[in-house]
Amino acid sequence: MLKDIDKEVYNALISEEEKQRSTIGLIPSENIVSKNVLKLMGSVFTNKYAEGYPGKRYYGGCKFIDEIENLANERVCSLFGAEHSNVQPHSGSQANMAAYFSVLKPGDKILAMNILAGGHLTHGLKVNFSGVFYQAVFYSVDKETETIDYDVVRDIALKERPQMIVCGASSYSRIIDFNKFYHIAQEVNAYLLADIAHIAGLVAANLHPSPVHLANFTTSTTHKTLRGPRGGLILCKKEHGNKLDSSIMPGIQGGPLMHIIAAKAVAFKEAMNPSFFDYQRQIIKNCQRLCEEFKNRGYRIISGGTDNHLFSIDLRNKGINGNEYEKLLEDVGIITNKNLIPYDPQPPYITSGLRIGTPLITSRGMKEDDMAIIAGWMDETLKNRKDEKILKDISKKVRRFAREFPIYPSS
Ligand code: DSN
Repeated sequence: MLKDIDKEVYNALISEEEKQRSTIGLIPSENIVSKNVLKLMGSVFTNKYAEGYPGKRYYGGCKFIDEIENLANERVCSLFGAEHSNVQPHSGSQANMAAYFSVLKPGDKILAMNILAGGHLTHGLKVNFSGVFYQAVFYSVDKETETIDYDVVRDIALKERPQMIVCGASSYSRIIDFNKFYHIAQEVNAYLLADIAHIAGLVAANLHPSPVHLANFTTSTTHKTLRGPRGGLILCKKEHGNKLDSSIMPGIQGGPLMHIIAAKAVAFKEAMNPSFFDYQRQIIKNCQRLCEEFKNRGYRIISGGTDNHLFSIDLRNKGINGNEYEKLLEDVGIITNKNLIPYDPQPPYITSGLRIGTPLITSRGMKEDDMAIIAGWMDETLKNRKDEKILKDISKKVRRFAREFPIYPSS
């Protein structure tokens, strides 16, 4: 028993389980996987080395491993309508790296959304491999509307002539017009990479337009709205398939994590079930309601609202920064994350914003009316931040409420 042979790890595990049960998780990139996905991540598939691809492995004994990887590929291609897939990326970062490596040379130029406006580390940040290997130029969001101005993106693309345009974001609450990105990329003869890590579940459920038939590469993580295990995937046009596969292995990875790939296969199957559409639709309904509840309480929402699973609040008129509010909320059992808002005067570790999302609480079964309760507690926490007694009372209510929505109901 783990409890008897490793008390430290056991205690941390039990504490984490208890924390997840008794808190309200609003980090938009987090979710609660199904029991089957969880089980496969801890399965005997982890014991197997399988460098290579189905039918072409560098190890014996891969019969069942091949079955699993073929299944995962078939399912993800059918889920997203893709011509080719690779399910081996250990993460979204490695998915992006492999996609870049398959068609770009060091020194080539990429045009992507600035991380300061909601982009991602691997979209050309100076201290990330993508900013070291490539010349990165950026588009932002419009200062007034706080949404992407596609005419400005086009102007930058025409001026900079990048080899690749990257679209997709980590903190953007509006529909992304992949069609417009496609036409801009065509006009300047650039490859198009769509990183749908955040919105993959919405795309799979047809609740957000898909870039898969337009972009040369579509990359994603598997653990956000898609509700699979922690990992990555790449979809691409058939013509890029061989290069992409060798960019992953031997390019940047060795043995695939077969226990994770098995869990991905199950998650893709779950995403094909009609109930997955209902789940994704509920994520959006919850998010829009939560957003409205904040608006009604005088909070300024970036871009004025949300079309997807997340939104960001500008806290500047509330006399608190993102870092302080994140900590304050954590103390009462509400887990969020501070986030830069567009043109933020604060540095990334402080921030003027808070990023909020509903995939996790929707997996736990919370509905629109619960959003009003949660927003109420979050607002009360801010208003009474100096009053220990009130904060304690909110914390009790939050924890009691959270337990009403078990993570794994039957356990
Ligand atoms: N770290 C992820 C997020 O929280 O959005 C992006 O990869």
